Amino acid sequence: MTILDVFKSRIQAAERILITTHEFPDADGIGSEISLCMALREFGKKCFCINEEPLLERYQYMDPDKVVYGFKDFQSKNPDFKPDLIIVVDTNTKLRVGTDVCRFIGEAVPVLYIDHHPCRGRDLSTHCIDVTAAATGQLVGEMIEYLGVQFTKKIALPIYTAIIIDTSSFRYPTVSANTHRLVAKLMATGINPPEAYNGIYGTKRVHHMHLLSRILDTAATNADESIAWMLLRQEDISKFASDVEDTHAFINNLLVLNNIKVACMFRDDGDHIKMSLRSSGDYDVGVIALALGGGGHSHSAATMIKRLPGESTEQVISKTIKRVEEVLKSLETES
Ligand SMILES: [Mn+2]
Repeated sequence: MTILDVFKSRIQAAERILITTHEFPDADGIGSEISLCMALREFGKKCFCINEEPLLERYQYMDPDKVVYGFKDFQSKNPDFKPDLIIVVDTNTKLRVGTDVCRFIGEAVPVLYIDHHPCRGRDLSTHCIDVTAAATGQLVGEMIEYLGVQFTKKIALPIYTAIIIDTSSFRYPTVSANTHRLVAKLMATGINPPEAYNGIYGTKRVHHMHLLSRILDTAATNADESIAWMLLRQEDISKFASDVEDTHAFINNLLVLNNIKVACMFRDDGDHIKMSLRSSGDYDVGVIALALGGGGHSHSAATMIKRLPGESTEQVISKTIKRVEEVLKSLETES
């Protein structure tokens, strides 16, 4: 019995299905839940997406049927809805779905995860967790096909967008022939690539450019230029009134550097410095993030670094880059 068989039989046995994703969801979490929800409705199920917060306005074009609710809004409109199956997408722990949704999930209802993040201790014969998948959207797309639900443009666009986002437009090593085979089927519904791309990326205002210029200005490298980094200062985020979510792609600018192996972006959050990592392809930044107390994929990972009393942001960065150099060196001697 494959994992797709397991999911199909669990879905067939359920009547009322709740889908959710992680807090502060990205387009993979959102796109995956919306497509899956529309497909499960086609499959004859009563199904809703309930997130900790309402869907941000800039994602609403992906949800023409308005299947996504913020927790409070959903509860006031559907006080009696009791799911008999919960599907969590793009994370594999209840802890990341948010406090309200987590409490709502409770203990009595079975929970299934569809995800592509590394995880420990989950039974892979029950949950659909595949770290080799380019996006959760890819796994959801394969599942929709397996359920025998026809892709329509409406169902296809959110997962197409999920795959664009999680592969930074098809540039990561997780992009496979299967990714492209699925994308071909999604495109056959009439998706227009420039329209889909601009829907998710082409929404910025000019202040976004000003913030980008500030952060590009901070770019620096170590001596052999194998590690490059940038710093996003809190005062710049607030000055240019940007959503933190809008800054996620900034780090990709470093990947065009000639000798780059690891790109890092630091975000000054006060007590903590958030550090994002991207790999140019040959080195596993998930391992580096793990060594620094975080985690993630081989091509994209993150961690939080606690600032010690009296430590400046520059000191935190230089100390952390030294650590990245050490881990990188140990990875190189291993391979
Ligand atoms: Mn994802």
